[in-house]
Order: sequence, then structure tokens, then C-alpha cells
Amino acid sequence: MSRDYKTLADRKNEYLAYEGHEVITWCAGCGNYGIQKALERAMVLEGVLPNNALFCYDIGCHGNGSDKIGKEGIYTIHGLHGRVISVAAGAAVANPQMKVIAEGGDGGTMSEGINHLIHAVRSDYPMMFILHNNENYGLTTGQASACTRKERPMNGSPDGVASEPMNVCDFVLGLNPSFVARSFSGDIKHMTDTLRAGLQHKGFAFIEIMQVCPTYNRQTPQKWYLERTNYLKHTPKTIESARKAAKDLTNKISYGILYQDKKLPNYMDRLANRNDIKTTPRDEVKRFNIKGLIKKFE
Ligand SMILES: Cc1ncc(C[n+]2csc(CCOP(=O)(O)OP(=O)(O)O)c2C)c(N)n1
Repeated sequence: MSRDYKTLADRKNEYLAYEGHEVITWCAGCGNYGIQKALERAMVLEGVLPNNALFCYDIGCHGNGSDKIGKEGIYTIHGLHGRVISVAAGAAVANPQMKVIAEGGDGGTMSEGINHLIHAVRSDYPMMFILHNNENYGLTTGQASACTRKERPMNGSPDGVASEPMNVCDFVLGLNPSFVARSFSGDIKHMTDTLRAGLQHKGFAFIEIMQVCPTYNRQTPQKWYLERTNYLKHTPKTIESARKAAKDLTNKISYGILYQDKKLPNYMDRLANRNDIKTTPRDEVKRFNIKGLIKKFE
């Protein structure tokens, strides 16, 4: 990756390659527009060419970004609900020359697929994960997720939910992560900078984006978030101080890189049996003739 240029104008053609031409179907005012734009910008500013990147999307409103990003020559996978991290991790490990980006909603990621998130953080796979936290299951029309605030009436739970919402960054910080950040869908500049830092990180970069959902989450609209933003001036030095900064999701919501450990060896660096191997697993794929094996079972 080269990073010798600063503006998108310098890289107009590459930027256009990330811009899609499909009709966008997100609701008016949906935070996904800003997130997708910021991601396109971050990719270009980091000098990642479209054919060196793989975008993996979970099932959900955010997942519809899979056919909205880029034109020809963009690699995308739109996988099973809750399983995007496992698919992306496999790709990232198989071919470390590709930048692998995975995206999921708070529904699929914090419930159906939470096991994958836990082990991806522990394993420190070389990839970036973007959590679109709109505090509900959007695509299936507004059911409560693990991140829905307690008092909020939702489709399927009109009296509100019985449990306190999960604080996602605080949860991830409890897993000894190497990179945790939070941003806001209403601030494209902040998201772009945060995503750029995530792309530069060599392990599992976890980025939560607090996402406005004007259709199913009317209690915390854009204005509500804007009145509560707390941009961190410095990255907290310890996990304990990062957790403190991450805690408040009601009055003063912290945005920025909450924690980063650049020295933690990522998954590939930890594999002692690959220490002296210069090739990638992708280069090592061989064709085997399995006719003989099949014959044994005939
Ligand atoms: C295993 C499985 N469970 C449930 C569904 C149905 N389903 C599809 S999208 C979706 C909601 C997605 O919500 P979230 O992950 O928060 O993403 P968002 O739509 O809010 O971006 C659900 C429940 C499914 N496709 N597969």
C-alpha cells in the first residue's frame, strides 16, 4: 500500500471505481449512505486498489451495500446472517495480500454470530470489521437487538425489552483486542479517518459505527447523537481507561480509537509452524487427483 497522496481528487479514477451504479434502496436519511461513502474514501486514501480488496457483507440493511459498492472488478461476498466474520477471516488468512473488510449489523453480529466476533478478536485475524450499530434488526423491520435501549418500543416488543443493551466496545475491550474504535454515521470525515486507521492495522480492527436509523429508531436521531458527541483527543493507553471512555452511551458518547496495541502479533505471526514460510496459504493450494480415493468407496 502506498500513502503518498492526501486528497481524493488526486485519485479520482480509483475513487470512481469504488462508487457503485446500482439503485440505492436504503431509507432516506439512513446512516448506511455515509458509512459506505466513508469506506470508499478510506480505501482510496489508503491506496488500496479495488482488485486488492475483498468486501464481505452480512445479511441486513447494511448488507445491501454488497451490490452498491464499486462497478466491475470489485470482489464482494454477501454471506449468511451472522456468519460474515468467519467467511472473511478465512479469506484474510488464505490470502494476506488482499485487504479484507467485513461488515455486519448489531443484530447478526451481537446475537446470531457473536461467537465469531469473540474468536476473531481473540485470534486477531488480519482484517477490518465494521459494526453497523443502528440498535435494531433493520432489514426485518425493526425488532429489538442486543443493542436496543431498554425503554424503546420495537416491532415485536411494543412495551420495550427486558434486558439492558450491550455496550459493544466495552464488550470487545474485555477480549484483549488489538484495535477498537467507535465512530458516528453522521460524520463522514471522522469515519474516514477511523476506517483508514483500521485499514493500516495489521490485526483484527474492530470499528463500531453508531448508525442513525430514521425508520425504526426514532428515539435517537442524528440530532440526538450530535448533542452527545465526545471526540477523543488521544487514544487511551490502557484497556481499563479505554473501557472507561467506552462506557457512556447516553450522555457523552466517545468517538475515536479507543484502544490500539500495534505490537500484538496477529494470527499469522503467531503460527510458529509458518515462521519460515514465505508463501501464502493461497499459493500453496495444489491440485490433487482424488479419483483413487473415490474408487476406494465405490
Ligand atoms: C440465521 C438467520 N436468522 C434470521 C434471518 C432473518 N434476517 C435477515 S436480515 C435480519 C435482520 C438484520 O439485522 P442486523 O443484523 O441488525 O442488520 P441491519 O438490517 O440492521 O443492517 C434477520 C433477522 C436470517 N436471514 N438468517
